[in-house]
Amino acid sequence: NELRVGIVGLGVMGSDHARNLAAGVRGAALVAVSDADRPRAESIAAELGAAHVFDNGLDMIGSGEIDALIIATPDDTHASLVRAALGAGLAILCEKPLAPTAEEAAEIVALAESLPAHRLSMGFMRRFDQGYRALKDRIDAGADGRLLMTHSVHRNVSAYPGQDSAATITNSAVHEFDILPWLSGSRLVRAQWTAGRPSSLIETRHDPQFVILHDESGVLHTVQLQVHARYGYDVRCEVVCEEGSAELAPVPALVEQEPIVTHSNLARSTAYPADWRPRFADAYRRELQAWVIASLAGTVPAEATTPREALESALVARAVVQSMSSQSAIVDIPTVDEWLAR
Ligand code: ISE
Repeated sequence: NELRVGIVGLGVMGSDHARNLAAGVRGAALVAVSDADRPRAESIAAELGAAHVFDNGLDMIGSGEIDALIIATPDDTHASLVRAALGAGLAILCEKPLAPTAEEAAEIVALAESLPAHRLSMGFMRRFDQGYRALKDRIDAGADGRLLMTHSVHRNVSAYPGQDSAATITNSAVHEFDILPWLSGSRLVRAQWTAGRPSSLIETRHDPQFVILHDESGVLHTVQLQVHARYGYDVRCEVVCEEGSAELAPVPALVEQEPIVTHSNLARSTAYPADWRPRFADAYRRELQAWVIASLAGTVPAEATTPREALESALVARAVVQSMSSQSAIVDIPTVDEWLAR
């Protein structure tokens, strides 16, 4: 009884999921792939033994060849593929974000919630990362007293070409908008965007950017984003409590990439990953395994971000982009119910 999985979109993430499915996950078989670049899809199908190559996601969804679909296409195509896959009754793992706009994300949530049952689960992998989970456990246990503040840093080596300043928020910061309320157990209610001197190395967007958030319980969250930071992929999070603080440890996954620390030329050095795949490799495997097990049981993983929560993070992103385009105004974030009833 194996889950027959199809993947649409074989870019950085889609091909990573494909290899994880083929190698690191039990209970599923990769049976179909599709990519705008057909030769690329054919070569990955041949490499991993997927029987079917489709010209597009909709053909795959309608084919009857798959039980479950992973969506890893560009952000603005997620919503239409999710809609079709919900219609076909498939189990779905949709890469973040659900949609770049809160309007589209809301349409999907309304559709999913109108069905007797849906199996739509979101690929916000940080919830499966051992570091973030340990931070949450420590906060929940009250080991250092009450949570007061969090400070996050999110840096990429190089910005995706052809995107603007808002994409830093909807495509990158959306991870923090997912994980911070999950950590604190409280909804984000207010957002403010600001920035200082921009890097001269990237002209298509403001980089770095800074976001200040408040949650309903009064916790203050700061997020530094720099998507063209050049030196390495670097994600940090510190939680500050009344009697102590805790932060993510330096990345264990890197041991595979560079297993030693060097001391040479008056310097000590370790490697940085070039992107998120090595940093979150373990989280991606856990996310996929949990999704396969849940899909076989006709449900969704309890740990994963729900469509409603994905809409919540889209609403935070929307407020931050509004702040960006209105001289750093402080913007109130609506609840999902307020937004759905608008
Ligand atoms: C990318 O799409 C991801 O999801 C990565 O985790 C994030 O660090 C990066 O900024 C995004 O562009």
